[in-house]
Amino acid sequence: MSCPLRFPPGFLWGAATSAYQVEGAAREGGRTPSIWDTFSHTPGKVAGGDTGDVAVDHFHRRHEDLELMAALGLGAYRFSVSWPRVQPTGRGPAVQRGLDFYRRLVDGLLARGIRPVLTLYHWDLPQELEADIHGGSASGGGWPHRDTAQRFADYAAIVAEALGDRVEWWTTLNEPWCSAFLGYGSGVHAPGRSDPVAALRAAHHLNLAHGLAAQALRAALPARGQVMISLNPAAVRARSDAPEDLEAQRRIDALATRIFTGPLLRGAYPADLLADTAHLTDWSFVRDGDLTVIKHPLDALGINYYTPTVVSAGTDNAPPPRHDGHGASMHSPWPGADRVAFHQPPGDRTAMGWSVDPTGLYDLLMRMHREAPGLPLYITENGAAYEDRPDAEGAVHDPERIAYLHAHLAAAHRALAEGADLRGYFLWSLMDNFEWAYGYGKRFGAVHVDFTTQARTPKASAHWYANVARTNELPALSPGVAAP
Ligand code: GBH
Repeated sequence: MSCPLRFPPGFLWGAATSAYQVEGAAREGGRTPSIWDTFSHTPGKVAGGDTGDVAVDHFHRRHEDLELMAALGLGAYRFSVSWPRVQPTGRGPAVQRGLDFYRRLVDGLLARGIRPVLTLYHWDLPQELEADIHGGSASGGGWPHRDTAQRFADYAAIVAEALGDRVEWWTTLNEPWCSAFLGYGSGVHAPGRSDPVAALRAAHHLNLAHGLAAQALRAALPARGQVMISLNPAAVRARSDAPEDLEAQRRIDALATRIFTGPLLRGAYPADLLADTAHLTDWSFVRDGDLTVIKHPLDALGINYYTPTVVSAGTDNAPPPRHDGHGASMHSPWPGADRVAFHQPPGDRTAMGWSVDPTGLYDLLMRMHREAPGLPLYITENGAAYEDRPDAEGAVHDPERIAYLHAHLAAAHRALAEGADLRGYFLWSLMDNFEWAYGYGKRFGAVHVDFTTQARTPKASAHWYANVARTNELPALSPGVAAP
């Protein structure tokens, strides 16, 4: 690789977090529980019994965290709004104190020249919508229940009216695949249900929620408002070219990616997906007009990428092995894909057990470039967990993370050079935080957080990334940092 690699002028260098993972202050200012509060407080669901009650206390350390972002020279900050903090119970009027927190955060970003990129939903559904105290659906509430999509659009309008004068960039949903298939399929995420039909219904109602919210945002935002969604499309590969392995790849691609890009980009669910799942459901929860709503034109598409997926034909659909021995689920997140086996790809692994494979990122960018010509792309999450420990002087050396970021940015640069309209990159995560079912045991941050004292210390990777952002180019890897 010839180095340094220069990025286009104006390329956006950012970092990302999400509300439940960083804010804490779970019971302050009228905030009510989300499904993640309920789930994390249920014994056995999260490693170590960890919860987001305090998280990294970002709610009280907003100013310090803004200064940290400014010191790193970030061009953008991607954060999410906690739905139950601004609209407790998910219905009715907004709570001013909740909105005030985000208004101050945004003003702090703007004052430092950092572009706010606001996500409306990063998995923290108000618990009362899950329990469905008003909807009266026999199948329960939450995302399998159609009314939740309308509730989300109302919430989107509330936030847009409050912050639309100062936030230009709006993301409706983060990774609806995780909400639908980890939340209602495998049950390793909140609300922890395991019902393949509920998961498919959830996927559709998340798509519908996106479309209805996009309409609400257009109505409430000034003309310059930008509307996007962040997906985690799977870089899925067949283990061989044998027809049955390619068939396994097709099935997983439909359930992971085309179940979202079909309606979003083409206004239709893929015929093969409907056929693959016909023994489970007739999809009658898709009503006339839904697909037109979902196809609402996007201003940009966000792609979150960490690791590829390798499949073959198999006799069981056990989820990929997890290497910390925690959270293995008996239930599959892949409805109907009973004959698919998952394999650990070769190569280096991160602390999550995920293989390091930047080609997967390149492949996804080129695919989206082909499937959605003219649609600007952002990498809204990419990063890695490693077992970082401060040394005797308190410094954190994380050469593996630098190598990971370097390799993925080189892959992104290659896609750019081949025509992909990639506009920016958000490192996951700005700082160590609550890593969902893994609790505080996995560290994705560029900034180290001592979870006892809440002290923040930029890791070597943070300084490295700040230099990339400042120079707008990817330097040669320094000796001693092995390429993955
Ligand atoms: C993102 O989820 C989230 O948006 C973010 O909040 C989170 O902290 C971050 O990534 C790190 O996890 O699960 O073994 O089948 C990413 C979730 C990770 C789900 C990769 C699919 C595939 C490997 N995705 N995973 S496996």
